[in-house]
Amino acid sequence: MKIKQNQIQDTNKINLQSHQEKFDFLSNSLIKTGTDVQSIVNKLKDFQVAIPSWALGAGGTRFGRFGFYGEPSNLEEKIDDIGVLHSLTQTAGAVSLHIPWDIPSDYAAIKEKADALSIKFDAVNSNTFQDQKDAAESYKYGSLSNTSKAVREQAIQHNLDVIKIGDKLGSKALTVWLADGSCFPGQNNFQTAFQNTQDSLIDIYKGLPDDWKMLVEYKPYEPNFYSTVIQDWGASLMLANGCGDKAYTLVDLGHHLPNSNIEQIVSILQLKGKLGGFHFNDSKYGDDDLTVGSIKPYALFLIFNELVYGMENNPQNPDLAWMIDASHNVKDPLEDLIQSLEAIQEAYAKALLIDQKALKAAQLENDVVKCQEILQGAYRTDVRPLLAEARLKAGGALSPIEAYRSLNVRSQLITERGKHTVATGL
Ligand code: PSV
Ligand code: MN
Ligand code: MN
Repeated sequence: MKIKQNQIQDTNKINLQSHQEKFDFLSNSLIKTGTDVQSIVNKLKDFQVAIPSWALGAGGTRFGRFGFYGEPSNLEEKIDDIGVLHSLTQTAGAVSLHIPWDIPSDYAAIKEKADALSIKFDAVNSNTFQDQKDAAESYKYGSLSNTSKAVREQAIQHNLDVIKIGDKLGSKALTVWLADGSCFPGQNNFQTAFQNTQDSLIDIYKGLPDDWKMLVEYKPYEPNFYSTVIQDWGASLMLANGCGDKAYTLVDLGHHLPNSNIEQIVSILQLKGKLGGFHFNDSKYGDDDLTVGSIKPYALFLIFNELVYGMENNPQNPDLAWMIDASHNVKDPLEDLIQSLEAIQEAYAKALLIDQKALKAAQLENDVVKCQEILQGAYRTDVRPLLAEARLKAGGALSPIEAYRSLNVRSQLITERGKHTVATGL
């Protein structure tokens, strides 16, 4: 399934005039306040978010999984799905692979397919939270932190293999997320587990090509419910620092205890030049992996405010690896991802609207009310015409969900692939 340019243009025709009116109205009023609308539209056009290879099928919970017809059953089909997302949104120009779920069978062919759809290979993810068939050792009691040297060595070797796979595809980063931890007090020695993890990460780091980064992801709990070895940004940062300059912290929105001030975390990590990657999703309770912006859009905007500030003021921090890390049990996965991409762009656009000079001045005067007015003034602006304009300029759909539905993408996928396909992944 491939969406053609003329199909998108046809669907755009219906909304073109009303888009033009809305865009003109918004850009005229923004220009009057001194906003450089064109530069915002260009930034939105350039902003690309990786789609994880495991988000294209229906997700599940430990209570069950409800399949979604026409799911991709191999990597080729997953890339095709990302091609659909990218052609409609022009924002999904990258894929993040999970190994071993998505080992390419033919590297040249998969690269060619991705190239043809303008999709890059972003960070590769290792998996030491599941036992693989025929593996000599089990990760039941941890991987990089395990008390057994043989288990740690197997997990280290897996990460080195993942780097090799990513290297063949043009990836430049390895993301390490560990499930390691303990379920009960006394089960683990915290210090031994942490030190083993540090030593294992250093061994992996030694195998990292010069132009690669290592991204260390943290998460407070689950699947272990008493302790997690890399539980928070502090643990991640210590481990990254213990490895070297090419190791960074990765922030996943869902990996915080309720009410954590995530915007402050990303801000300080950027100040220290140590924020390497970012996983988008939303949550009400824990690592819910819900559609981005579906629960706490204002929090997302505040996070983007800091990210934008960091991107403009912290040259010591590298470009970030952006990825959606969501999973869905009740929606069409592609529609869900389109909604997430839109929410990300919306928060980014609103953050770009913030008058940074005025904010700084109000902060210096301790004018708390004005500071809030400036932030909320940007947040309350309906920026959707800016997003639509960016998509239009890039050859995408004015309204991606509408186009996805009117082009009957899902039913075509079902016709091509059949009903009862299951995507590899969690
Ligand atoms: C598990 O919590 C998780 O969702 C992490 O966020 C990782 O990024 C992802 O799985 C893939 O390993
Ligand atoms: Mn994640
Ligand atoms: Mn997660």
